[in-house]
Amino acid sequence: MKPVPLMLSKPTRRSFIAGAGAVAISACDRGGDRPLYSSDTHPEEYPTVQAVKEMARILKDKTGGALNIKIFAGGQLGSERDTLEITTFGGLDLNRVNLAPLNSIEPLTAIPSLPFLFRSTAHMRAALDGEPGQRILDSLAPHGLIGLCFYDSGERSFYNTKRQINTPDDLNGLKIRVQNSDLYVAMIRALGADATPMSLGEVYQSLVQGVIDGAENNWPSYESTRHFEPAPFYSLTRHVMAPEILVMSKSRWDKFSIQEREAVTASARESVPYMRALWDQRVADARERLLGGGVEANEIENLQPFVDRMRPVWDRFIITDKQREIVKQIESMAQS
Ligand code: GTR
Repeated sequence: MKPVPLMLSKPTRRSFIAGAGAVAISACDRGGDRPLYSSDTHPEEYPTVQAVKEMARILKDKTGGALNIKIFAGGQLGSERDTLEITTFGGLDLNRVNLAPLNSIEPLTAIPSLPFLFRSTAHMRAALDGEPGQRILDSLAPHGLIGLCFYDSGERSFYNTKRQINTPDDLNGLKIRVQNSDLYVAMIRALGADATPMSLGEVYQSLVQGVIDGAENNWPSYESTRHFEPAPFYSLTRHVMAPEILVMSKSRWDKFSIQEREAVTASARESVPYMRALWDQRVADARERLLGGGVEANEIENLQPFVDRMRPVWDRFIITDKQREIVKQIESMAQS
């Protein structure tokens, strides 16, 4: 898989700059408190936004108020794919995204996005807190990004407007929205469904209008986006546990002193346990509210056919020795 540069269409770039007019993204306009501008597609109260807020609090404390973070939540600054490009060229300092839009930029990010790689939440956390995670974070620097930390994103499962899914054949012919990632497209095709990449903000309308039949996500996103309204069938395939990632623009990072870099790295790390506690609670709450609110969720009796159908995706996206080595490292970890 060749890393391809992300292209931002002209209207998107213009609307970003227009929309951010008051935000004054250029470095020379920044005040004495030197805010770091951060983007998130999720609303204010979502655990990822709250985690970066916690990081901001810690960072302010560590630097005596010199480094502040200003968060633009709710996708105000654009989709993950577009804001990532802006971050790589230094127009945005921090960005909390899923790993999916990074898959086309850095092949190592495909690893935690592999279907059925992690055996449990404990396994996923141990891998990302350990050497495999660090190697993936470090791989982003040549692409203009500093990987600061991973946040949980739980398990993604399928939901749709039509029916319960129990076997891969139940997905046959359904149009399923995926994130902008070839790996996700391949996963959906492997199951016999049609993959439609689109940004998160377009999904609700597309479900309502029948442009797509379904999508896949974790309980909290399924709830916060209100996708459950048009698509009430939620089938627990739990096929991917790809985490969220917080990245910083390398061009901003390079202007920091060693002490400032240490403060940024440490504050990001220290926000992770806070995020995980919020996350676990949020998953439980979202699940309970949705089940009580008419969502028809079903467990899958036999996941093996999904595992088998999606397995060739590993061979297609894990092609370098370095990738294979990290996959092995993750698989050989003790957590069950
Ligand atoms: C969510 C994730 C977002 C985004 C979204 C999507 O679970 O937190 O960063 O990736 O899924 O499907 O676009």
